[in-house]
Amino acid sequence: MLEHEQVVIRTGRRSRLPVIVAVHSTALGPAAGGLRLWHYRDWRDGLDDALRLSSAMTSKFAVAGLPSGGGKTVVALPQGTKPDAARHRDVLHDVADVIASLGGAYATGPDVGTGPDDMAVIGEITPHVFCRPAHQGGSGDSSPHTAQGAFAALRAVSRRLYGTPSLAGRTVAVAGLGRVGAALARLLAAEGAALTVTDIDPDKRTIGEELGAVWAAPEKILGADVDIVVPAALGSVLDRQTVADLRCRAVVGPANNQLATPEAAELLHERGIVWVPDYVASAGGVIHAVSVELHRLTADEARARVDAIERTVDDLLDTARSRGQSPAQAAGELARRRLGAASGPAGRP
Ligand code: PPY
Repeated sequence: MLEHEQVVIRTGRRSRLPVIVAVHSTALGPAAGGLRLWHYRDWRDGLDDALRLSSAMTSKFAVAGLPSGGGKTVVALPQGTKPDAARHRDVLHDVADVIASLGGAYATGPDVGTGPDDMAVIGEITPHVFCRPAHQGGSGDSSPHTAQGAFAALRAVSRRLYGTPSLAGRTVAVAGLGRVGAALARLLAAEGAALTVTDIDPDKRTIGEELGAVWAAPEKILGADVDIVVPAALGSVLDRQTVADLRCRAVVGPANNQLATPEAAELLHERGIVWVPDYVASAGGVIHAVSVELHRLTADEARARVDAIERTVDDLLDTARSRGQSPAQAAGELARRRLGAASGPAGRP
Protein backbone atom coordinates (compact mmCIF):
# COMPACT_ATOMS: atom_id res chain seq x y z
CA MET A 1 0.00 0.00 0.00
CA LEU A 2 1.26 3.46 -0.85
CA GLU A 3 1.24 5.41 2.39
CA HIS A 4 2.21 8.69 0.70
CA GLU A 5 -0.32 11.38 -0.16
CA GLN A 6 1.29 12.04 -3.52
CA VAL A 7 4.42 11.23 -5.44
CA VAL A 8 5.31 13.13 -8.59
CA ILE A 9 7.86 11.62 -10.95
CA ARG A 10 8.68 13.77 -13.93
CA THR A 11 11.45 13.99 -16.48
CA GLY A 12 12.70 17.55 -16.12
CA ARG A 13 11.99 19.41 -19.33
CA ARG A 14 15.32 21.24 -19.22
CA SER A 15 17.67 18.68 -17.66
CA ARG A 16 15.94 15.50 -18.92
CA LEU A 17 16.71 14.04 -15.47
CA PRO A 18 14.18 12.22 -13.26
CA VAL A 19 12.72 14.60 -10.66
CA ILE A 20 10.95 12.79 -7.82
CA VAL A 21 8.89 14.71 -5.26
CA ALA A 22 7.33 12.62 -2.50
CA VAL A 23 4.76 14.23 -0.22
CA HIS A 24 4.31 11.73 2.56
CA SER A 25 1.85 13.51 4.82
CA THR A 26 0.28 16.92 5.32
CA ALA A 27 -1.76 15.76 8.33
CA LEU A 28 0.05 18.18 10.64
CA GLY A 29 0.57 20.96 8.09
CA PRO A 30 2.11 21.68 4.68
CA ALA A 31 4.98 19.32 3.97
CA ALA A 32 8.65 20.28 4.04
CA GLY A 33 11.82 18.35 3.29
CA GLY A 34 15.00 18.87 1.40
CA LEU A 35 16.21 18.31 -2.14
CA ARG A 36 18.70 15.48 -2.53
CA LEU A 37 20.87 15.60 -5.62
CA TRP A 38 22.64 12.30 -5.65
CA HIS A 39 23.89 9.50 -7.85
CA TYR A 40 21.86 6.34 -8.22
CA ARG A 41 22.41 3.21 -10.24
CA ASP A 42 18.78 3.42 -11.29
CA TRP A 43 16.26 6.24 -10.80
CA ARG A 44 14.02 3.72 -9.02
CA ASP A 45 16.58 3.61 -6.22
CA GLY A 46 16.15 7.38 -6.01
CA LEU A 47 12.40 6.82 -5.74
CA ASP A 48 12.94 4.41 -2.83
CA ASP A 49 15.10 7.03 -1.14
CA ALA A 50 12.48 9.76 -1.65
CA LEU A 51 9.73 7.53 -0.23
CA ARG A 52 11.73 6.63 2.88
CA LEU A 53 13.18 10.10 3.46
CA SER A 54 9.82 11.84 3.12
CA SER A 55 8.23 9.45 5.61
CA ALA A 56 11.07 10.20 8.04
CA MET A 57 10.35 13.93 7.63
CA THR A 58 6.77 13.34 8.79
CA SER A 59 8.08 11.63 11.92
CA LYS A 60 10.72 14.35 12.36
CA PHE A 61 8.10 17.09 12.57
CA ALA A 62 5.67 15.02 14.64
CA VAL A 63 8.25 14.22 17.32
CA ALA A 64 9.53 17.81 17.27
CA GLY A 65 5.95 18.94 17.92
CA LEU A 66 5.81 21.22 14.87
CA PRO A 67 2.80 21.74 12.59
CA SER A 68 4.47 20.66 9.34
CA GLY A 69 4.23 17.54 7.21
CA GLY A 70 6.85 15.36 5.57
CA GLY A 71 8.15 15.46 2.02
CA LYS A 72 11.39 15.05 0.10
CA THR A 73 12.73 15.57 -3.39
CA VAL A 74 15.30 13.40 -5.12
CA VAL A 75 16.93 14.09 -8.44
CA ALA A 76 18.59 10.88 -9.53
CA LEU A 77 21.86 11.64 -11.28
CA PRO A 78 23.28 8.83 -13.41
CA GLN A 79 26.40 7.37 -11.83
CA GLY A 80 29.70 8.84 -12.84
CA THR A 81 28.18 12.15 -14.00
CA LYS A 82 28.32 15.61 -12.53
CA PRO A 83 26.17 18.35 -14.04
CA ASP A 84 28.04 21.48 -15.12
CA ALA A 85 26.86 24.84 -13.77
CA ALA A 86 24.30 25.46 -16.51
CA ARG A 87 22.83 21.99 -16.23
CA HIS A 88 22.78 22.29 -12.45
CA ARG A 89 20.59 25.41 -12.79
CA ASP A 90 18.36 23.50 -15.20
CA VAL A 91 17.94 20.75 -12.61
CA LEU A 92 16.98 23.27 -9.94
CA HIS A 93 14.46 24.98 -12.22
CA ASP A 94 12.96 21.60 -13.15
CA VAL A 95 12.55 20.84 -9.44
CA ALA A 96 11.03 24.30 -8.89
CA ASP A 97 8.43 23.65 -11.61
CA VAL A 98 7.20 20.51 -9.84
CA ILE A 99 7.11 22.25 -6.46
CA ALA A 100 5.19 25.19 -7.97
CA SER A 101 2.65 22.74 -9.41
CA LEU A 102 1.91 21.44 -5.90
CA GLY A 103 0.49 24.80 -4.89
CA GLY A 104 1.99 24.99 -1.40
CA ALA A 105 1.41 21.41 -0.28
CA TYR A 106 5.20 21.03 -0.16
CA ALA A 107 8.22 23.30 0.25
CA THR A 108 11.78 22.16 -0.28
CA GLY A 109 15.06 22.90 1.46
CA PRO A 110 18.66 21.70 1.40
CA ASP A 111 19.75 18.07 1.65
CA VAL A 112 22.72 16.04 0.47
CA GLY A 113 24.13 17.76 -2.63
CA THR A 114 22.34 21.12 -2.22
CA GLY A 115 22.73 24.29 -0.15
CA PRO A 116 21.45 27.85 0.28
CA ASP A 117 22.60 29.08 -3.16
CA ASP A 118 20.63 26.29 -4.79
CA MET A 119 17.58 27.29 -2.77
CA ALA A 120 17.94 30.83 -4.13
CA VAL A 121 17.81 29.45 -7.68
CA ILE A 122 14.65 27.47 -6.87
CA GLY A 123 13.27 30.69 -5.36
CA GLU A 124 13.44 32.30 -8.81
CA ILE A 125 10.44 30.15 -9.73
CA THR A 126 8.57 29.28 -6.52
CA PRO A 127 8.34 30.81 -3.02
CA HIS A 128 7.97 27.34 -1.50
CA VAL A 129 11.59 26.97 -0.53
CA PHE A 130 13.45 27.19 2.80
CA CYS A 131 17.03 28.15 3.63
CA ARG A 132 17.76 30.70 0.92
CA PRO A 133 20.70 32.92 1.91
CA ALA A 134 19.81 35.56 4.52
CA HIS A 135 20.21 38.45 2.06
CA GLN A 136 17.50 36.84 -0.05
CA GLY A 137 15.08 36.52 2.82
CA GLY A 138 15.82 32.96 3.87
CA SER A 139 17.22 31.48 7.07
CA GLY A 140 20.46 30.44 5.36
CA ASP A 141 22.55 27.34 5.86
CA SER A 142 20.73 24.81 8.05
CA SER A 143 23.75 22.59 8.70
CA PRO A 144 25.05 24.38 11.85
CA HIS A 145 21.58 24.00 13.34
CA THR A 146 21.36 20.32 12.40
CA ALA A 147 24.73 19.88 14.12
CA GLN A 148 23.50 21.80 17.17
CA GLY A 149 20.42 19.57 17.39
CA ALA A 150 22.49 16.38 17.13
CA PHE A 151 24.74 17.77 19.85
CA ALA A 152 21.67 18.25 22.05
CA ALA A 153 20.69 14.62 21.45
CA LEU A 154 24.22 13.53 22.37
CA ARG A 155 23.99 15.45 25.65
CA ALA A 156 20.80 13.60 26.58
CA VAL A 157 22.42 10.24 25.80
CA SER A 158 25.49 11.18 27.79
CA ARG A 159 23.30 12.07 30.76
CA ARG A 160 21.57 8.69 30.52
CA LEU A 161 24.74 6.63 30.18
CA TYR A 162 27.28 8.59 32.18
CA GLY A 163 25.23 10.76 34.53
CA THR A 164 26.38 14.04 32.97
CA PRO A 165 25.35 15.81 29.77
CA SER A 166 28.91 16.99 29.19
CA LEU A 167 30.84 15.21 26.46
CA ALA A 168 34.20 16.23 27.89
CA GLY A 169 36.49 13.22 27.97
CA ARG A 170 34.07 10.98 26.02
CA THR A 171 35.45 9.07 23.06
CA VAL A 172 33.30 9.75 20.00
CA ALA A 173 33.59 8.45 16.43
CA VAL A 174 32.15 10.78 13.78
CA ALA A 175 31.37 9.05 10.48
CA GLY A 176 31.27 11.76 7.82
CA LEU A 177 32.74 15.27 7.73
CA GLY A 178 30.38 17.01 5.34
CA ARG A 179 28.82 20.32 6.35
CA VAL A 180 26.86 18.82 9.26
CA GLY A 181 29.43 16.24 10.36
CA ALA A 182 32.27 18.78 10.40
CA ALA A 183 30.21 21.31 12.37
CA LEU A 184 29.25 18.63 14.88
CA ALA A 185 32.86 17.41 15.19
CA ARG A 186 33.85 21.02 15.98
CA LEU A 187 31.21 21.28 18.72
CA LEU A 188 32.39 17.99 20.20
CA ALA A 189 36.06 18.97 20.07
CA ALA A 190 35.28 22.32 21.71
CA GLU A 191 33.53 20.46 24.52
CA GLY A 192 36.60 18.27 25.08
CA ALA A 193 35.53 14.99 23.48
CA ALA A 194 38.29 12.75 22.09
CA LEU A 195 37.43 12.23 18.43
CA THR A 196 37.95 9.54 15.85
CA VAL A 197 36.74 10.70 12.43
CA THR A 198 36.45 9.63 8.83
CA ASP A 199 35.03 10.56 5.45
CA ILE A 200 34.98 8.90 2.06
CA ASP A 201 36.75 12.04 0.79
CA PRO A 202 40.40 11.81 1.93
CA ASP A 203 40.73 15.61 1.59
CA LYS A 204 38.66 15.87 4.79
CA ARG A 205 41.67 14.58 6.72
CA THR A 206 42.72 18.19 7.24
CA ILE A 207 39.56 18.81 9.30
CA GLY A 208 40.48 15.84 11.47
CA GLU A 209 44.00 17.15 11.94
CA GLU A 210 42.69 20.59 12.85
CA LEU A 211 40.55 19.02 15.59
CA GLY A 212 43.30 16.75 16.91
CA ALA A 213 41.23 13.73 15.89
CA VAL A 214 42.38 10.21 15.05
CA TRP A 215 41.59 9.32 11.43
CA ALA A 216 40.00 5.90 10.80
CA ALA A 217 39.31 4.16 7.51
CA PRO A 218 35.64 4.66 6.52
CA GLU A 219 34.91 0.91 6.75
CA LYS A 220 36.36 0.77 10.27
CA ILE A 221 34.56 3.69 11.88
CA LEU A 222 31.35 1.95 12.98
CA GLY A 223 33.33 -0.73 14.79
CA ALA A 224 35.57 1.81 16.57
CA ASP A 225 36.22 1.16 20.24
CA VAL A 226 34.60 4.37 21.51
CA ASP A 227 31.77 5.47 23.81
CA ILE A 228 29.50 6.86 21.09
CA VAL A 229 29.33 6.44 17.31
CA VAL A 230 27.88 9.36 15.34
CA PRO A 231 26.58 8.56 11.82
CA ALA A 232 26.86 11.84 9.95
CA ALA A 233 26.90 10.86 6.29
CA LEU A 234 24.64 8.84 4.02
CA GLY A 235 22.15 6.40 5.52
CA SER A 236 21.55 2.62 5.59
CA VAL A 237 24.64 2.01 7.73
CA LEU A 238 23.03 -0.13 10.44
CA ASP A 239 22.30 -3.71 9.50
CA ARG A 240 22.64 -7.11 11.16
CA GLN A 241 26.38 -7.25 10.54
CA THR A 242 27.36 -3.68 11.44
CA VAL A 243 25.22 -3.80 14.60
CA ALA A 244 26.95 -7.05 15.61
CA ASP A 245 30.33 -5.38 15.09
CA LEU A 246 29.61 -2.26 17.17
CA ARG A 247 31.78 -1.73 20.25
CA CYS A 248 30.17 1.50 21.48
CA ARG A 249 27.41 2.10 24.02
CA ALA A 250 25.35 4.45 21.85
CA VAL A 251 24.72 5.41 18.23
CA VAL A 252 23.43 8.95 17.82
CA GLY A 253 23.88 11.19 14.83
CA PRO A 254 22.43 13.53 12.22
CA ALA A 255 22.45 11.17 9.20
CA ASN A 256 18.98 10.46 7.82
CA ASN A 257 17.72 6.87 7.39
CA GLN A 258 20.46 5.15 9.37
CA LEU A 259 18.72 1.76 9.48
CA ALA A 260 19.33 -0.52 6.50
CA THR A 261 16.45 -2.64 7.79
CA PRO A 262 13.84 -1.68 10.41
CA GLU A 263 14.78 -4.59 12.68
CA ALA A 264 18.26 -3.11 13.17
CA ALA A 265 16.70 -0.82 15.83
CA GLU A 266 15.62 -3.87 17.83
CA LEU A 267 19.00 -5.56 17.35
CA LEU A 268 20.65 -2.47 18.82
CA HIS A 269 18.24 -2.56 21.74
CA GLU A 270 18.93 -6.26 22.34
CA ARG A 271 22.64 -5.49 22.47
CA GLY A 272 21.98 -2.78 25.07
CA ILE A 273 23.19 -0.05 22.69
CA VAL A 274 21.23 3.20 22.89
CA TRP A 275 20.09 4.30 19.43
CA VAL A 276 18.36 7.63 19.13
CA PRO A 277 16.16 7.52 16.01
CA ASP A 278 17.73 9.56 13.21
CA TYR A 279 14.57 11.57 12.71
CA VAL A 280 14.90 12.85 16.28
CA ALA A 281 18.64 13.55 16.30
CA SER A 282 18.68 15.18 12.85
CA ALA A 283 15.76 17.59 13.33
CA GLY A 284 17.73 20.73 14.25
CA GLY A 285 18.00 22.04 10.69
CA VAL A 286 14.31 21.89 9.88
CA ILE A 287 13.31 23.03 13.33
CA HIS A 288 15.42 26.16 12.85
CA ALA A 289 14.28 26.84 9.28
CA VAL A 290 10.58 26.40 9.97
CA SER A 291 10.77 28.36 13.23
CA VAL A 292 12.44 31.36 11.60
CA GLU A 293 10.76 31.36 8.19
CA LEU A 294 7.23 30.16 8.99
CA HIS A 295 6.76 30.95 12.66
CA ARG A 296 8.82 34.15 12.58
CA LEU A 297 10.78 33.30 15.72
CA THR A 298 13.95 35.22 16.57
CA ALA A 299 17.33 33.51 16.23
CA ASP A 300 17.46 32.95 20.00
CA GLU A 301 13.97 31.47 20.13
CA ALA A 302 14.73 29.16 17.21
CA ARG A 303 17.95 28.11 18.88
CA ALA A 304 16.05 27.28 22.08
CA ARG A 305 13.73 25.03 20.06
CA VAL A 306 16.72 23.24 18.57
CA ASP A 307 18.31 22.83 22.00
CA ALA A 308 15.01 21.37 23.24
CA ILE A 309 15.92 18.19 21.33
CA GLU A 310 17.89 17.38 24.49
CA ARG A 311 14.68 17.34 26.51
CA THR A 312 12.84 15.39 23.82
CA VAL A 313 15.52 12.70 23.89
CA ASP A 314 15.60 12.69 27.71
CA ASP A 315 11.84 12.06 27.68
CA LEU A 316 12.03 9.39 24.97
CA LEU A 317 14.75 7.51 26.83
CA ASP A 318 12.75 7.72 30.07
CA THR A 319 9.57 6.53 28.37
CA ALA A 320 11.39 3.71 26.59
CA ARG A 321 12.99 2.54 29.82
CA SER A 322 9.81 2.64 31.86
CA ARG A 323 7.93 0.68 29.20
CA GLY A 324 10.75 -1.73 28.43
CA GLN A 325 10.81 -0.50 24.83
CA SER A 326 13.56 0.58 22.48
CA PRO A 327 13.86 4.36 21.93
CA ALA A 328 12.77 3.65 18.35
CA GLN A 329 9.50 2.12 19.54
CA ALA A 330 8.88 4.98 21.97
CA ALA A 331 9.56 7.60 19.28
CA GLY A 332 7.40 5.75 16.75
CA GLU A 333 4.49 5.66 19.19
CA LEU A 334 4.87 9.35 19.98
CA ALA A 335 4.86 10.23 16.26
CA ARG A 336 1.87 8.01 15.53
CA ARG A 337 -0.06 9.48 18.46
CA ARG A 338 0.54 13.04 17.28
CA LEU A 339 -0.33 12.15 13.70
CA GLY A 340 -3.42 10.25 14.77
CA ALA A 341 -4.63 13.23 16.78
CA ALA A 342 -4.42 15.47 13.70
CA SER A 343 -7.63 16.20 11.84
CA GLY A 344 -6.45 15.28 8.36
CA PRO A 345 -4.50 16.68 5.43
CA ALA A 346 -3.67 20.37 5.82
CA GLY A 347 -6.47 22.70 4.82
CA ARG A 348 -9.14 20.05 5.14
CA PRO A 349 -11.27 19.61 8.27
C1 PPY B 1 16.07 17.30 6.67
O1 PPY B 1 16.01 17.68 7.83
O2 PPY B 1 16.28 16.10 6.41
C2 PPY B 1 15.88 18.21 5.55
O3 PPY B 1 15.27 17.84 4.62
C3 PPY B 1 16.49 19.58 5.61
C4 PPY B 1 15.53 20.71 5.52
C5 PPY B 1 15.87 21.87 6.12
C6 PPY B 1 15.01 22.94 6.07
C7 PPY B 1 13.81 22.86 5.43
C8 PPY B 1 13.48 21.70 4.80
C9 PPY B 1 14.34 20.63 4.85
